[in-house]
Formats: sequence, structure tokens, C-alpha cells
Amino acid sequence: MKFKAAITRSVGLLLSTILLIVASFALSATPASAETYTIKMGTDSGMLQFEPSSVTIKPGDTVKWVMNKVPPHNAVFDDTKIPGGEKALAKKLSHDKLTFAPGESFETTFPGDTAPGTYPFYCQPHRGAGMAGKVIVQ
Ligand SMILES: [Cu+2]
Repeated sequence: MKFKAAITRSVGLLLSTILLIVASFALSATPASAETYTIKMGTDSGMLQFEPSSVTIKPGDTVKWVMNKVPPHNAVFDDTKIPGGEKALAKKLSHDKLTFAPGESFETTFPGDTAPGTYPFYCQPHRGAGMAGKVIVQ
């Protein structure tokens, strides 16, 4: 009887171990799917604005800026305004190269360890006209 009890116990242990391994595989195999959010540069009606001017994302997501109207445009993050104020991060997120052709685009993937907060950006040629937006990282 003692032997049978020991067998039952170890089988139980084995099963729960397998279950744990399977569960952890299932979790790691399906990471939260990263999404891409598109922002138009220049509105359809020809305004010097980003459309939408605000997107809310999760770390690991990508923001894609697409040249739409009234070029040229770019998207630059200000290191004095982003959470943490890191120059290197602001530079990494920014695309200071100007886009001219409709449909031309660039993307920024916010690293998985991006600190939550508001990341304001602006278009360099049209900063004075108030062409600015923000990426809110949750
Ligand atoms: Cu612009």
C-alpha cells in the first residue's frame, strides 16, 4: 500500500510538472501581439497637422508615419519632453529625414522596455505652425 501511495504521489507530481511546462510554453509562445498604428502627415484636407495627432500604444508596438499632404514632413521627439529625458532614446525614436512623396513612410518601434508616459513629437519644418503630436505609451 505504501508503495502504491508513493507511485500515486510521484505520478501526480509528474503530471503537475508537465502541466506547468505546457502552460509556460503556451504563455511564452503567444506574446501580446504587437500592433502598428498609422499617423498621416498632413491631413486629407491639407492642414499642417498629424492625423491622428495622438495614439495610445503599448511597449513593443510600432508607429508608422505616412506622408499624406503638404510636404515636406518628418517626426522628431524632443529629448527634454519625453519620459526619462534620454537624448539617445529621443534620437532613436525620431526620423529627422524629410519625406516628400505621398505614401512615403517611416516607422518607429517602441522598445519593449519603454517607460510609460507621453512622448511628444513634432514636424521640424512645421513646428512653428503647430504641427505636433504625441505617442502615449501605457
Ligand atoms: Cu510637416
